[in-house]
Amino acid sequence: MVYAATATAPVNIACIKYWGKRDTKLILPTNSSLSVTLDQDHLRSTTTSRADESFEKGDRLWLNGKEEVVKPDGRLGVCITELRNWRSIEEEKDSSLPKLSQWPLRIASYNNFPTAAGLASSASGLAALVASLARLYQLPQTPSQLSLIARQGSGSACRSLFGGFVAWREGVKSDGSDSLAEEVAPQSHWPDMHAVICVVSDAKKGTSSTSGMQRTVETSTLLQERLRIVPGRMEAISTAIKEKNFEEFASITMKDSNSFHSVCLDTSPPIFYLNDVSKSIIAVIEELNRSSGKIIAAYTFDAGPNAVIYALKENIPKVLGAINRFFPTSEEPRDPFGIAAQDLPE
Ligand code: 2P0
Repeated sequence: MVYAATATAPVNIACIKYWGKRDTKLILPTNSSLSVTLDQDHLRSTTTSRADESFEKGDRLWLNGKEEVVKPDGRLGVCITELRNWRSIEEEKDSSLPKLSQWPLRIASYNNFPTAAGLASSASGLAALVASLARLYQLPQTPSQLSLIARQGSGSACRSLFGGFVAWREGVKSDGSDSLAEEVAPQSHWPDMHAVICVVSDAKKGTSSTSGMQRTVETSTLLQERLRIVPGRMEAISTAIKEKNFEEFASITMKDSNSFHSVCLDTSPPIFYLNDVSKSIIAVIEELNRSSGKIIAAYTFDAGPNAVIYALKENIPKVLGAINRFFPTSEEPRDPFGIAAQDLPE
């Protein structure tokens, strides 16, 4: 009998950004955040986990074919231990279950996009790891309960356990038991929402999110102002999503991206994630919205120069047209929905 399970998890792109921890060990954030999970067919991690009595002692993990060390008290080790503990509880309840919790693991994970280029690879990677182990161990926990574990692997990973529109509630408890992800609305609620990803650079980023955000917590006074504003934005964007109010959704998304990059600049030494191409994309989208007489597209940038542009399906041709006009490439940009720029009207 082979005990193995595979799971995939897509990338999520935050509209309200997570940036700062109040507890670095448990990964408890300084503010709640909200993201859109991209659909399974595009940017995703796929993880296969196998438990076998005959494996040599110790867990081993490969990321894109390269072995990573699993330290028992490191982030991966903590996730594996917690899920094993949940499995052993099930094994105690039902003695007929094979004792998978006692067997070594072999885990292989692949991303179908560049790792650590500001495209949230840790989020999908850790979420796929947690989902594959939960499946291997046949755990009864809900996705929100599993998000408590994924969060300890990488904060933003807790949001990738759900599709659609997802909130990560910061929680108030010091043990982190209420700092979890919840669905705000499924993807099917607003299927016309699309994301265009503009890969400005696929180089590994200069300042990691983990170290960058702690530097911000330690040195930025502007962060305190941001923390005052975010709760209202969480409420307002959740309402915009429920009411499918794109202009409101887009306006909050752009404001929060700019607020996040402002606190990065207010950090000592300052952190620059946007480059000149990123800033030009902001200008192009601002101009597209101005000339359209209403907001039809929203840019957002994570810890890197790549842009994600949210737009409703009907406006994707306009967005691709504008991007293509200002940033011509030999390869035609494609949106995840599959509309090619060459199909667009002039
Ligand atoms: C987000 N980012 O909400 C924000 C926006 C980057 C910019 O979550 O230390 O890789 O593993 O918890 O999750 C990146 O932070 O950091 C991130 P850790 P993570 O998507």
